Amino acid sequence: MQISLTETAAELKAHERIVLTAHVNPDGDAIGSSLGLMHALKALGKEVQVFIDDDIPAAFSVLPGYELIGKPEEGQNIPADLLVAVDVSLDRIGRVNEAVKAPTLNIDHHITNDGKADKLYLDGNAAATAEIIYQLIEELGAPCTQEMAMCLYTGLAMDTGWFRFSNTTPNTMRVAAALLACGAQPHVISEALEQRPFAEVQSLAFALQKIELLAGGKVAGICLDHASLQEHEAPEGLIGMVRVIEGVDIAFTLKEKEPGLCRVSLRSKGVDVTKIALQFGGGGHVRAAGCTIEKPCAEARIELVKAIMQVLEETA
Ligand SMILES: [Mn+2]
Repeated sequence: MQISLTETAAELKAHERIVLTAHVNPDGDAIGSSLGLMHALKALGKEVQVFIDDDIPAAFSVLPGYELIGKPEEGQNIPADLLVAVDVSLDRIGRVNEAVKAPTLNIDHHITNDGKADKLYLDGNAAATAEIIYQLIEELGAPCTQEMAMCLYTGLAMDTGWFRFSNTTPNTMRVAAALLACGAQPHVISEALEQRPFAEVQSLAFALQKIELLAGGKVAGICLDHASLQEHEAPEGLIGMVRVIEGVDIAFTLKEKEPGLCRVSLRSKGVDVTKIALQFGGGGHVRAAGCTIEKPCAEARIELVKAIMQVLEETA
């Protein structure tokens, strides 16, 4: 059932033991929104825990509360009165689903949200879930602290490509300004998150040599099979390097994380790439989407390229 922001705040106020979670393969918005909301709810006297079923990249240790994020263990039972999933539908929270037996509240900005949570607040116009969380925190009447502001600013900045993507709205900037006023430090966050280990910069050079141009230059992508990923770890932000190629409308990366399991990222400058991601059970936004294909790299590539070409033809 879809509810309003005011009802979402009331739902949080009505519960005492709250578990927050976000998607596997968490990004800045998933982590920042969870931690930002955690700080606000703690300030209101709630008992709050954050569980994410994945490893959290060390770069995010710049976010206050990073060390409090737990990873559920097999068969673990986490007691709670309410499970809150942010920036995701319930189908992508991994083991947290089984570990927490409680009513579910979902707060999201993905237009592809499956609406299966008991209660859902969805705002597809918000650039980031962090933008919604800021408004929710105002609604809750929780104090805007520096800790919270650092977390939410990170979510907002990363989901908008540091305020460069088309999802950046006047409201995004107003929220960002309010977060700066609360003590968020953009330079501290960007320096921490842009830092790369030497090996990763080398792996970027390796990966970039594998770019292929398709459809007369309208599509570009990089496929990294499991063997290459054993030699060179997949660098963060690789898709961004593909996206900037002149004339490219659809950019993709395909990484065979485990033999026979490929994670796909898609970006576009106009075409609705959710149409591609949804074909493989994924989701996302018009210009940024992702999915997983359970096939070896070469086969997954053929299926993905076929789907991209179809959507490109339909759009033309
Ligand atoms: Mn997001």
